[in-house]
Amino acid sequence: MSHRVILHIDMDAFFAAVEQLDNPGYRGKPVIVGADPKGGKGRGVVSTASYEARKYGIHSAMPISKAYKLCPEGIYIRPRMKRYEEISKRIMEILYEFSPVIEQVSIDEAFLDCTGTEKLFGSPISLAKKIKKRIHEETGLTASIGIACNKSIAKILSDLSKPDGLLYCEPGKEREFLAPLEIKHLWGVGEKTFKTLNKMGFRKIGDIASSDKEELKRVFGKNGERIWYLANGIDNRQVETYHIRKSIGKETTFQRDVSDIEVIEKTLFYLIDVLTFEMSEKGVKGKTVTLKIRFDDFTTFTRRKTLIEHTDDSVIIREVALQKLKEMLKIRKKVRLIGISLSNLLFINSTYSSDEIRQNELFPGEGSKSYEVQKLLQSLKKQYGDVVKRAIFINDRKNGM
Ligand code: TTP
Ligand code: MG
Repeated sequence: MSHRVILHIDMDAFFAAVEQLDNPGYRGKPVIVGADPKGGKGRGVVSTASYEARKYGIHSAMPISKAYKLCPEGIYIRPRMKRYEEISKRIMEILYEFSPVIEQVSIDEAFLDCTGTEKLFGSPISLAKKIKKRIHEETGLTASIGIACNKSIAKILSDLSKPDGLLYCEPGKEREFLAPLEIKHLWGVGEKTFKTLNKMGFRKIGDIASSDKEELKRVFGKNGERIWYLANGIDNRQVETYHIRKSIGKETTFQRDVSDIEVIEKTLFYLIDVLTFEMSEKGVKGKTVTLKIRFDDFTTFTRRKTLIEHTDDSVIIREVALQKLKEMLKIRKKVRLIGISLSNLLFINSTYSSDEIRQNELFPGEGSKSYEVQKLLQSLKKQYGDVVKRAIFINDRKNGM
């Protein structure tokens, strides 16, 4: 029987580690990211604390005033979410290099299904080592990784391995591995459930594994049954990817066939601007750029190029598209339709829904975020007349465009 290879990757003391990365003077020191302690009178809580600060007993969600009491000499910093998000995106991109089956759980954490990647990256342990190395080289930060045949064990392992750790549970050893662990490690065991389980005499996960499933079900309902399965190392949940959409793009048909290279280029650039604007808004990047042209005789051609990295940068996409356009205009001169699309997509914190179908709004109201796009279109119209009829939002096409 072949087993899944599921990784759980979680960055160490994430916000605090980023602060230590950006401010070398903070390294090796207790750094507390969160509310302003105001000399011990501050309200609010700790977002996270560096491992140096954790030695003082400081942890996430602790009142900042309490943290200050425990460690007045600590370095207290307000969160810089933009910076953390930027690094988070980079980390997710790195993970995507190893498998497209990625589920981002929070800003610093993701599951990766790497089943079947052995030929590419070697054993699960050498794969995880490669990932840790790539993350460290690219960001200067450390991650902890758990590897198992299911999500819940992978998560427990990454937790236990912290900081800068790596743990692997060999297939078939799940029950054995879980048995001696405290029951609080199981998903679905919150404070209340923990107390009740304790009263029932359960201390270790092994106690639950060898208990009567029906009794747990009677006491806790469906959650009781789930806890029993998890305790026995059974968790069939899939790594939920957001890779539903295959490509996104824009295309437009000219009012009349156009052979003026300048008009074609400007239109293409305009489409790229509209597309990249939308991509950055939605948190989507693409790696393969496809240019589509329909000539006056209705023959249609596509040319594509796959980049080294995912992008939503209009400058990069323009360059590729222009190169392809020049190649294509050698075929015929008069263009009826032009389109640009990106496929090989990466979704990061994306708000796209799988079945979203929408026409592109070409004339959004002033004050909307697309105002700049609108201005661009107007200037195009002024220069070249009404050549740009409408751009169509291309939805979920399987073959690039
Ligand atoms: P975590 O991964 O839970 O914590 P961490 O990365 O700081 O430390 P660890 O090494 O134990 O993984 O959360 C990721 C970030 O989310 C964390 O750096 C700050 C933020 N966060 C909060 O703002 N409040 C919270 O209560 C928690 C738990 C996290
Ligand atoms: Mg973390």
